[in-house]
Amino acid sequence: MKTIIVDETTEKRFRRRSIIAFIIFFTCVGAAWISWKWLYNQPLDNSIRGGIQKPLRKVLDMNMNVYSGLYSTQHLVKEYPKSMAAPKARVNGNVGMDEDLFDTATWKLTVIRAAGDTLLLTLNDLKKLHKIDVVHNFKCIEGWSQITWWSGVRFSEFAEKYKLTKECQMKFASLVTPDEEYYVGIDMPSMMHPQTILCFELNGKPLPMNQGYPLRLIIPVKYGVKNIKRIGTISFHNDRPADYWAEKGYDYYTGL
Ligand SMILES: Nc1nc2c(c(=O)[nH]1)N[C@H]1C(S)=C(S)[C@@H](COP(=O)(O)O)O[C@H]1N2
Ligand SMILES: [Mo]
Repeated sequence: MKTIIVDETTEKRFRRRSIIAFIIFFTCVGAAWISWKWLYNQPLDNSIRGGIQKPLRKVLDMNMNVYSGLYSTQHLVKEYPKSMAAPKARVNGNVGMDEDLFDTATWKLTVIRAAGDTLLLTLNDLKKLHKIDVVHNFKCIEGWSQITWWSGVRFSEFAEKYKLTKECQMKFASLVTPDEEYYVGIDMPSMMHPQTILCFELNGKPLPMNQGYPLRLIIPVKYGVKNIKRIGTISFHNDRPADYWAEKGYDYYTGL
């Protein structure tokens, strides 16, 4: 008799717990669904062309503030001996890299100055500046990384040589491919970092076409996405310039 009573209460308890578990489960699913609906219907953030819902951008910008607060131009990204660099650097991303539409013979780097006038520079102009090597672990947000050896001129030194003082007091630089298909916006402290280079060599040889010939950005404090290949135009802004991947919902800052 006693055992039957115990069995009954156990079964009752089990049933009660199951019901509670189901209620909790469906409440969670419902809450998740409502939250998602809410998020989905939030107005888009217009600070970036294309853009994502405001709350999402807010979280990304909060991350940016934390990271940029920790950022210091004194902090150097780790470098490696050249012997550790991949002899064949991986190729990734071909937006704005159409070779048929690009004339290597007439390419010039266009720098739009604050006053609105433009500087037109050849690769030889850039090569007159002090060349440095950067051998670092190049990181792509897709999850791969590779030690690579790049050479070029420090952006900060380039800016000094061409007297871009006013320009570099602005908050952002915009870099765009000649066909305007790929474009990045970069905060000025990262542009002025001593390892950020206007790069024209990979493994001691001219950049291959698919890796940004004649000139690309190598910016070790950022993920691969910001390392724009084949720079056409550089300009300077106080508002965030257009950024290819930020428009697709990625973090604007993408700092390392
Ligand atoms: N013009 C241009 N630059 C670009 C890209 C691109 O698609 N087009 N992809 C970016 C991404 S996502 C990465 S990881 C690196 C890859 O550089 P690599 O091809 O030299 O490895 O270039 C960046 N720069
Ligand atoms: Mo990437």
